[in-house]
Amino acid sequence: MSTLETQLQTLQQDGQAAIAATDTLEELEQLRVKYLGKKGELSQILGGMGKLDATERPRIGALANEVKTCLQTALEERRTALQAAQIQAQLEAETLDVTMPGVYRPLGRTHPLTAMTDRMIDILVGMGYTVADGPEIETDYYNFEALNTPADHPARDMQDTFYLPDGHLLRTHTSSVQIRYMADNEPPIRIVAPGRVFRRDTVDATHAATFHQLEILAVDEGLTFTDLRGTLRVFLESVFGEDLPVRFRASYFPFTEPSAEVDVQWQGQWLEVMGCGMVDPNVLKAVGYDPEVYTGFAAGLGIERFAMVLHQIDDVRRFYTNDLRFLRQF
Ligand code: 2NM
Repeated sequence: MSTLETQLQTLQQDGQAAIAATDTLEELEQLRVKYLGKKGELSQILGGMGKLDATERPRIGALANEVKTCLQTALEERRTALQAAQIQAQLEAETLDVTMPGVYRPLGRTHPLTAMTDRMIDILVGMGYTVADGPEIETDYYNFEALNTPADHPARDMQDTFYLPDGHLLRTHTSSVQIRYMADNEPPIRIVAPGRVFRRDTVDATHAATFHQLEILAVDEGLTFTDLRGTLRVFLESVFGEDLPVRFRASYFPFTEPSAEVDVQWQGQWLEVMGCGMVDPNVLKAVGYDPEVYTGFAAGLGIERFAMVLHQIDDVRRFYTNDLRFLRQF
């Protein structure tokens, strides 16, 4: 056997063994370069063919081709096997165990007072009202003066209202929002003012220093107490249900004349749920409306009280302590 023939056979055997022993695609590529590359071992052996006898050349050439094909096939098979192994390893690494317990994601929900407010707003928006809002820190003018509340009225007392050192106060009702709205807009108007209000009450099961109110106001030509009664009946039946017994009792507020308190019969009892009345002409004058042309009606309610009645909650403080066992019920 010629030396070249031996070298080719050795190259084939070593190459096949090395390729079979490789376990990464990078190593495999290095072997391809080492054996079959331009300056690889096969090329080097073939470089010696020039010295061969012309009769030997075809046989050695054929053998060299055989070795080359053999190594190429070995490389290709190994590459396919390694790629398959790599994909298999990746699949195994990414396997999801669907029997593992899930990850708990805490999910928030709407606070019962927000839900109550939204429901009331939806009803009133359906009746043509627009939501209005305004500042919680107010001046004496918007909270009292423009609302026909005299300087000696008990509501203005330090005992009942939170005053700031600079003379501002925390609004005691959302009527201040309605005054601002009227001062900026001409009739006809239909607005609903929901929001937080503040009163210096001693906190107990039915009183909170800060609670939520919703006030309704309509001003137009020719509005009467009958329009007020019809509006409140539709509103209250939407909240409590059809065929609700509703009664009006004469009352007093500085900003309305006449004024009334509204009771509904609910689970066998008369409950006071709202205050209302025809907007006092002095209030209309204060915002620049002519009381000879326009009349208005207004009503106000406590959102906490509605939520307590409808959900049978016995202590207003439950709404503010954020006990999740309470909040999760809604
Ligand atoms: C109530 C009861 C009666 C009221 C009055 C006004 C305004 F701004 F037009 F004068 N807004 N809300 C009103 C009237 C509120 O709450 C118990």
